[in-house]
Amino acid sequence: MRSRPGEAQPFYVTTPIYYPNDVPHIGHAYTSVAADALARWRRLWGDDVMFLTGTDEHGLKMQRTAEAEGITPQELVDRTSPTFRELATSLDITNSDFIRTTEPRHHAAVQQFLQKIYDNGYIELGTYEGLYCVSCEAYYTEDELMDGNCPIHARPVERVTEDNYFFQLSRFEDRLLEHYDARPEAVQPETRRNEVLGFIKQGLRDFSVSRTSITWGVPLPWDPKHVAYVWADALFNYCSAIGYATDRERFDRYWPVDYHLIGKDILRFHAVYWPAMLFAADEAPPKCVFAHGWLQIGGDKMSKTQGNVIRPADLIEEFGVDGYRYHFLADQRFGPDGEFSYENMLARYNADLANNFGNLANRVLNMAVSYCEGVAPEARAEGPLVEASRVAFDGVQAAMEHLDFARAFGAVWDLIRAANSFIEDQEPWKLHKAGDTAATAAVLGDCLEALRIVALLASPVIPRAAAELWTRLGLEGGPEDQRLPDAAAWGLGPSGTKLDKGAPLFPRIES
Ligand code: ME8
Repeated sequence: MRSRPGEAQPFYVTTPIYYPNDVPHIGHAYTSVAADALARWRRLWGDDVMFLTGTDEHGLKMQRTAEAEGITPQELVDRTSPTFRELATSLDITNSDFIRTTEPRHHAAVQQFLQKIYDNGYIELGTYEGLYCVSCEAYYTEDELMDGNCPIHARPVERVTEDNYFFQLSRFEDRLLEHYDARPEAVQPETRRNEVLGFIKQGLRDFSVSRTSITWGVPLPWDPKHVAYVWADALFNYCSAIGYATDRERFDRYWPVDYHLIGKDILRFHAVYWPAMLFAADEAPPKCVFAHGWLQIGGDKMSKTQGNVIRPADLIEEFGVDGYRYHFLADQRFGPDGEFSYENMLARYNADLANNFGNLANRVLNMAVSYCEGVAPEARAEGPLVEASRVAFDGVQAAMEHLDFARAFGAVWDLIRAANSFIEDQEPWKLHKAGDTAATAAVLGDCLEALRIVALLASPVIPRAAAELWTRLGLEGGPEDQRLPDAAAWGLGPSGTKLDKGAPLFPRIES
């Protein structure tokens, strides 16, 4: 059951659940920060947001990593999963839940789900012989390999022969094509949709959903000698966390998911296997799978397997949480591949946050504190910043519909630039010197109100600075307590509030 009239609209967004076979890097943080900005944005609209992230703890990769360390897989994941939880906390990620696939609630859901697909006649026993990449936890055909290696990890694959249960993916070709035809928005961006359609049209092959060669996984309820294949287990996390096995009413409230945010490396699993398995279990497919590109370093995908990872903690220490979030959201297009460059991050931090944004806030607050006795003058009902604020709000809204965080932030930036040039034009310091109190107050009142709108619209990306600015403007609560669209209307404050100039919001970094 979705919402009733007048009730908050449910909105469900997920990140992939990450393999905790090593500590997290900026690639993992990338998807989580994006999902967080989206979750915060939807909360501003009053939605009842369910935001899920977590760790994917079964499979051969985890078992082998544990063996290499001489510990059990359970010991390994109990040690490493918390580092992913800590990563989320360190980036102010507001996830509602954190699921681990080793939890009983997940086991129960996987078993119930697979049993349903089995009972519906879409799983049968067979023998598999194929080429397996342990890093991907996926099979490849000869022609998918690059120079005989896995096309993603550039590492050798293994020949594997096993008795497996197979999911009859081949029976879902038409259903998937019909689904994507009826819902073009269900895979984004467009290039990824075309990739998915191309893959389905080539013809789908059944895939194995169980293993007998390992024991580290969820046993199949009808044949416990087999454990669920790690992907058949992992994908269900999205359902287990919202009560698939325990609370059908809650499940029906949030399912189908609004957005699965993923990297393009796991597109097929999410946009082909997953909806087909959901169809087979009589459940609805995701409303949208959005696959972003890779963060690269020197043209290579950054990954644990490639050994070229950058730790988020180092960058957070230098740039702060907001500086970090700003770079990965506003400085990189969400969709295409992006190259990480420290120099670029530093340059944009100083130019955009320290200079443009920080200066506007500091100048306006400083002048208002000294020229207006620390009390915010009222914004005028009309003036150049009224239209600029409206355009900024419309721009953010339109861009967020397409998860275009960079364009959304660009729209906020236009408002900041408009306010900065308004100050240059009006020269309130001269007005003040000339004793024109009314004109000084008018200009600063407009700028303070523009700053309130900037704080509101920027809050999903730079929540700390936005909240700090809100407080300095003397406003009650924080940006996250506001409700759109009303809160974006011009003239709601901070008239008559006590201002606080404070220290620079984004001190320049010289390194
Ligand atoms: O694939 N650039 O886990 P994983 C951008 N457990 N994003 C990146 C990235 C990079 N260089 N590296 C990682 C798995 N990511 C499975 C998922 S879901 C049911 C199971 C991000 O630890 C991106 O979101 O390999 C990618 O899809 C995910 O981390 C893969 O994380």
